[in-house]
Amino acid sequence: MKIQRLKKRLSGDHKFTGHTILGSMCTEPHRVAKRTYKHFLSTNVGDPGLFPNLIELEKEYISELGSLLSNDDAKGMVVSGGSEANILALWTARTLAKEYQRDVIVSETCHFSFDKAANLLGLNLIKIPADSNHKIRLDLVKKAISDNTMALVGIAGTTGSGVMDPIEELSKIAVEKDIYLHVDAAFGGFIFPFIKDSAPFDFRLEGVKSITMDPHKMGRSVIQAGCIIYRNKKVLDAVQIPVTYLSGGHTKNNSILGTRSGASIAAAWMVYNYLGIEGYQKGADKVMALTKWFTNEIKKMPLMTTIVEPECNVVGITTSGKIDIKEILAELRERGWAVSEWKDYIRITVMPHVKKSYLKKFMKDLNKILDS
Ligand code: 0PR
Repeated sequence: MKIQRLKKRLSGDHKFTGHTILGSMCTEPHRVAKRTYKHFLSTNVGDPGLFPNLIELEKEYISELGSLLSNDDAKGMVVSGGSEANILALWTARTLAKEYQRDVIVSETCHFSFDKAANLLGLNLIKIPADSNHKIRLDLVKKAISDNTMALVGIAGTTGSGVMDPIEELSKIAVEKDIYLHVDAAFGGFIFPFIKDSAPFDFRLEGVKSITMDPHKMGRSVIQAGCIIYRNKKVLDAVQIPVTYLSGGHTKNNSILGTRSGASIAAAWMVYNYLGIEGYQKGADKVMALTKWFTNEIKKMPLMTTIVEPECNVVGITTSGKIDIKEILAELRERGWAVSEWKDYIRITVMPHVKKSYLKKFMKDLNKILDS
């Protein structure tokens, strides 16, 4: 079958290079990541003995991210995405906990990967209501803690509104009560370090044992790529399955997947080192300036408002009047907009592929819908 035929068959799908995707947490990968990925399609770090140099590259990348997260002892892995990283983190926490400790305390705003993790690992997920700023309520966290608590989870960049839970306070609680604290920075990990005056969420906080951060979201790399970063080797090694028969020799596997893409590692390493801290800073400044502009424009619209003040490049928009946001959403979808639907608002993610012209076009349509 000719590639042109296949391209034609798939041509109706949305593209990041088009103007319609305003509700995704992924983006068009950086050209350097795409180019690199192609060169290493057949590499599999699931058999590490065959690819010792790629394993070294992965260690170097994790170490670089560890430095970004203020921890020179950090260890971890490039995994398939945020879901796998969160499942791994809770598996690790379970391995380190006492047998009867199965409660995980997390905000009701958590990503559905925590429901999956709880289901798979036989955990009891205690979802704590969020306050009016969409952040976990600490008074209720304190009440929920018991002898059965296995882990606390803080979110740096919630899926719904991009805000950060009070992780500094969660860390204090985790240290005081000796509980594993995992931070889900799948989205925020590559943006909050570059936003001035953001609250700390990383290993500077003593209680933080692991962090999820995704190269395939704000990390500018290809799909699939997430990262699980542990505080140190001891936490990394909590989960390990010995494998004796591989052609590269004996190994200890600490991931969920067996076969694991080396191309994802190479692409993520390459784009991180190509852009450098300066490049990520520039990218963050750009999306944050656009986020600020968009937020102000939305607030200027008589019938629209934002749900909270954006803390990163995620903006929740809703109607301030009597108009039903669901009706607006349906009309936006009819006009081809790919936005994200929440209970009473629409989530816009100002990803690197989003241009001011797209947002202007979007608001023009929004105005037309509001006027009709
Ligand atoms: N943690 C947080 C805070 C997330 O927002 C997400 C996904 C995950 C974990 C899980 O990450 P993976 O999807 O990599 O396993 N957040 C997005 C969401 O569900 C994922 C997404 C990406 C959705 C692109 C749509 C899309 O077009 O909204």
